[in-house]
Amino acid sequence: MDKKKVLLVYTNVRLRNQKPRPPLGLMYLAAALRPKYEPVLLDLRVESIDRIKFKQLLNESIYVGISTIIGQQLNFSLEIARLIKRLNPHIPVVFGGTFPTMAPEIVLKEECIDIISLGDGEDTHMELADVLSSGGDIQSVHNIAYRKNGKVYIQNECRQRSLDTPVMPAWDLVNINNYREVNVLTSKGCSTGCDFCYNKIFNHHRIRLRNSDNVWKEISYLHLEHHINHIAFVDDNFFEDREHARLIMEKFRDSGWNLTWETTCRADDLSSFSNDYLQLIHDAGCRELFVGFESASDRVLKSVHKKITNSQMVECMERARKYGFLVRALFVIGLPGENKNELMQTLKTVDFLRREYSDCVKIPVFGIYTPYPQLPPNPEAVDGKYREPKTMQEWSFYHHDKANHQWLSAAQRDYLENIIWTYRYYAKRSKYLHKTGSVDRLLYYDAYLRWKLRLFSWAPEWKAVRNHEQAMYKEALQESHQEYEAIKS
Ligand code: B12
Ligand code: SF4
Repeated sequence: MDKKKVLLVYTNVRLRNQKPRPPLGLMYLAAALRPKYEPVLLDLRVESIDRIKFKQLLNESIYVGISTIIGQQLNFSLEIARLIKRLNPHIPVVFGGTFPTMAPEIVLKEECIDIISLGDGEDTHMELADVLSSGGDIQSVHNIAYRKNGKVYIQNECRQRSLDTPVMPAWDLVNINNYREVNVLTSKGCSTGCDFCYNKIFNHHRIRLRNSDNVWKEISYLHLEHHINHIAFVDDNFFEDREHARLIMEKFRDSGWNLTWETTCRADDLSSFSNDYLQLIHDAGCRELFVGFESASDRVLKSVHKKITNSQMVECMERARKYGFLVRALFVIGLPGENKNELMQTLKTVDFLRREYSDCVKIPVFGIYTPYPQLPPNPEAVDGKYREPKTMQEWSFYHHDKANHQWLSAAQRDYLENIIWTYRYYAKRSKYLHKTGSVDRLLYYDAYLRWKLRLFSWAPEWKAVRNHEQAMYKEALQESHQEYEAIKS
């Protein structure tokens, strides 16, 4: 007998002209469903909708699952959910992923969304498919939120599934060539508990590990079947369990395949690894470590419970230089309570790293602090002035290019955004300057001057750049909307 279908959709986010990363969450869900159902994976970033096939798929599927995170993606997800409901009002639309898990009540305000899967979706998803295909009672499904007669019900047991299963994500359902890199997961969670990190809510401070043999089976498959030679581990904290990481690294080292990889690492870990361990990281093929230094102020680091200090940064850089890997240093500006001196200290540190460690630091990337649902800024640090967004559209403005700091003045928010944009041009464009047009070239010189002189206050040209970026986003959203309207009619 034919298996019943479940349609899994990754939203079209037409924001950048670069290849996307694989939709790993949906690939895990597809793998879990497969023994009993037929998952159909549609990644709208790399394929478009064929109206007839899509309608047919909706008629054949038990439900549609859509994955989304915070930021502009939320609006694109809403567009596709509305299209689905217009084409087939009876099909249940299920949202899952980090944002819906953290803000189920907000997501369920949208008429086009029926059910939220909370946390990891694999088990919930199976239960949902069973219940929805047999006309059973949704009340029996664990870890969901849903709307019934206008009321929202949340059935959350914060149940966390073990990752210790031999199931590997459904790589065969995607065309690897469509993606920028190959992402693999060896663990989920982080025990540190930084105030601003989704881990607090999503993974409850806990770390879960995948069996290292299963991880290696996946990597071997990717290498042998798809000729993949570089892996990006997207763990929250790859080295949280050092022994687990060691087992995986030893397999890399001993394989003789000369594979390379990159991953996340905490500054306190990198500064405290033994020399043997660092040698293993090197011998196993590590090329790049993403290290969240966040701020150059120990006071700010302490206030957000980051549990690292600034002195560890230099230690990290020395070790990266000695053992030959790049550090991608990540900083956040505008953290709650950060004062101007502390902000300037961070910018100075960025210059210091670029100057002193130009051989082993990859341009530090800045983000602006942004609150997440259930993770508001400390009220004392923001004078109680934070007001949480109430709709998905409002949340769509919350991402790391945008200063949503209601506790700061408009001029101060502009200041933070100008820093991000001038730095972006100053740090990246010089390399590509010969290839750019005259406007970009002018902006680069402008950014250079502003960065050197720390002139971020009144910058109409950067406001124009930001407005342009915003206009492009609106245009992309409008394009999506029009395309879907045409499909509806
Ligand atoms: C790779 C990555 C990216 C990639 C691509 C993401 C992608 N393809 O999904 C890129 C670089 C583009 C990216 C960008 C951004 N990212 Co990002 N990213 C990640 C990262 C490191 C890994 C994602 C991943 O593959 N996880 C592994 C899979 C297995 O887990 P999962 O996707 O959560 O799926 C599971 C569950 O959520 C659930 N589930 C998911 N979807 C669905 C759907 C259904 C129907 C069901 C039933 C269940 C379900 O089941 C899945 C299996 O267990 C995560 C951190 C992390 N370790 O998860 C951050 C993370 C998701 N990113 C985050 C953020 C903030 C961003 C940005 C907004 C940053 C910015 N610039 O402002 C942008 C947004 C870009 C956009 N398009 O709008 C946050 C999201 C926080 C939030 N509250 O939503 C995270 C958690 C990082 C963090 N520590 O804060 N990101
Ligand atoms: S160390 Fe990184 S992953 Fe862990 S809680 Fe802090 S920000 Fe999140």
